[in-house]
Amino acid sequence: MRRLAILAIAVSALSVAIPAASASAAPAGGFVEVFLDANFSGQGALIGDGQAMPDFGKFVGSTTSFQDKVSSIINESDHDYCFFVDNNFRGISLPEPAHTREGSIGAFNDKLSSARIC
Ligand SMILES: [Ca+2]
Repeated sequence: MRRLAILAIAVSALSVAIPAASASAAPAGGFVEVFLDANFSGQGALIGDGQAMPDFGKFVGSTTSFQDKVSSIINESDHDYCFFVDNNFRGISLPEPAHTREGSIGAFNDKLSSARIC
């Protein structure tokens, strides 16, 4: 019983340590996903909630490069994300607010190369 109580304290300390986007932030567990084709079709690749992805050519666990190939985006995270035309968050960027999705990204189609919170 004592061991359970200690575990519960450790878990609550962990959740406090995670920075919240705002006072009203929903629980963690969101995601960002980019797709090779429009309307969330074709192969997808995930970016963890709050994480940055400096090189779309190197998604962990994917043998497919997403460099200059992304055509639609889901931001189902609590953070506003920016998608850049160059690696390492350089060049012009496409903003994607928290909890939005773009089935078509217009002039940015097949041009994006990195993403992070903005
Ligand atoms: Ca594409």
